[in-house]
Amino acid sequence: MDAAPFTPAAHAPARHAPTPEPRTRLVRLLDRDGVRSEDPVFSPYVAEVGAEQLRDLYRSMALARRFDEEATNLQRQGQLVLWAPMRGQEAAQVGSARALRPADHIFPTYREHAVAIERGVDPAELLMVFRGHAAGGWKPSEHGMNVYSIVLGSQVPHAVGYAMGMNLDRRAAEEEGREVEPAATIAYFGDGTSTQGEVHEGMVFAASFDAPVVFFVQNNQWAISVPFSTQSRLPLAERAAGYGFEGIRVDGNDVLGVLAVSRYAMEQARAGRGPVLVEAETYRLGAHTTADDPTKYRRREDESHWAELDPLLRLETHLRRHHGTDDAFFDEVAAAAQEFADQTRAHVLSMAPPSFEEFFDKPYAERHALIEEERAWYAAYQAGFDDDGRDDGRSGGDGTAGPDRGTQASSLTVAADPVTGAPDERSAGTEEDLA
Ligand SMILES: Cc1ncc(C[n+]2csc(CCOP(=O)(O)OP(=O)(O)O)c2C)c(N)n1
Repeated sequence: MDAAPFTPAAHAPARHAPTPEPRTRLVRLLDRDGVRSEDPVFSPYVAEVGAEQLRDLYRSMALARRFDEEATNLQRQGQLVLWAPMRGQEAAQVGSARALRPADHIFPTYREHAVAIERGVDPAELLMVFRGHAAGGWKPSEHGMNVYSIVLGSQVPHAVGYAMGMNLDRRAAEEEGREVEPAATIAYFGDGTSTQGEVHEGMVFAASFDAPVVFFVQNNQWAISVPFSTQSRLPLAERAAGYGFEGIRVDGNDVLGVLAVSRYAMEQARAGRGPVLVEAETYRLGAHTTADDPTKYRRREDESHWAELDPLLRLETHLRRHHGTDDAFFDEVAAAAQEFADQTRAHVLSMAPPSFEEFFDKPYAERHALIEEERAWYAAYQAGFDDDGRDDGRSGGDGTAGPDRGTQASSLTVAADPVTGAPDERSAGTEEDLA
């Protein structure tokens, strides 16, 4: 059956009663003109943050932005398969990541590039994933950060389960008279993802078991082409009340506000006072991914409005007006960001394709019988070709050799032509093999 033709009416937002005014106040410590204000609850959490730390926050945001730009360029030049830009979300990411301690554990989406860099993930290693290297990624235990999650919402139950595990560990330690460093998890997700069933289930569990988890939503206003107004009638922070825990709305383009709110939320969670939902109101300035064209669904005026609220501009204004920070600092940061981008680019371009054997080393932390069997089969298969790549009859390609006929079908993909992707007839199994 033919797909239904695209009609704007069919994709128009649902009609409903006017959206009620938010009841939850918006926390903001640095306004759009770069003026710092006091908040009785949250300012104490950033009381020690002066000029030096603010410059450091600026530097991290600027480096992350330049990195993001370079990754976008690399994708446009065909060096990456895809890229999910995070331009505009630097304050939400750097501010929240700076509130974390090494023992805390992060469960990200696919857009938390600044968080990953803050957490010490090698930027080139991060890009390896987007270059299509199946062996790419990092060790979650080394960075206190899971690998990226593309299945929307899947990371939320993971974060809640991990946090419940932290509770059990703490209880066991207490019974044994041992001290355990208080820690919590943080689950990042977007406004669109907040509509996934797993997120709801995760929140119910977290509330029921007082799991030390912070739900950190970057509301960047769009779920690909679906606007926030279609996804929720209320600010997401207000949903927390329905689960029975605290929800906080923060200006996600104000790095100081995000830092303060995140420190508060993590402190609550680590202290065993249960979960907290933080909604950082921000905007994705770029495309959803490099495969998307936001001019098809976004209005220019909205983009210009949010461009004026750029988190880097706001902090720059504050530093220039209130801390006497001059061009010399911003030039130096721009040069460092350029060097960072150049190094990342050079590293990506010099990446050798991974050896096929590497794939066998990645899936399990410890050796596993099935993987070892497949490794042996693959080694025997490879040994079946002569130096010119011709099948000398021992590869198992005719379905008669190889250690295990049961795994023969995999040769169809293993031996696909590396350029065209077409199955290589020399190694194609018989129909019997596939049955
Ligand atoms: C379970 C699932 N359904 C659908 C998709 C396709 N998809 C990828 S990103 C996206 C929108 C996500 O929007 P949001 O959660 O707001 O995050 P953002 O990309 O804006 O950061 C969708 C529908 C997916 N990856 N996983």
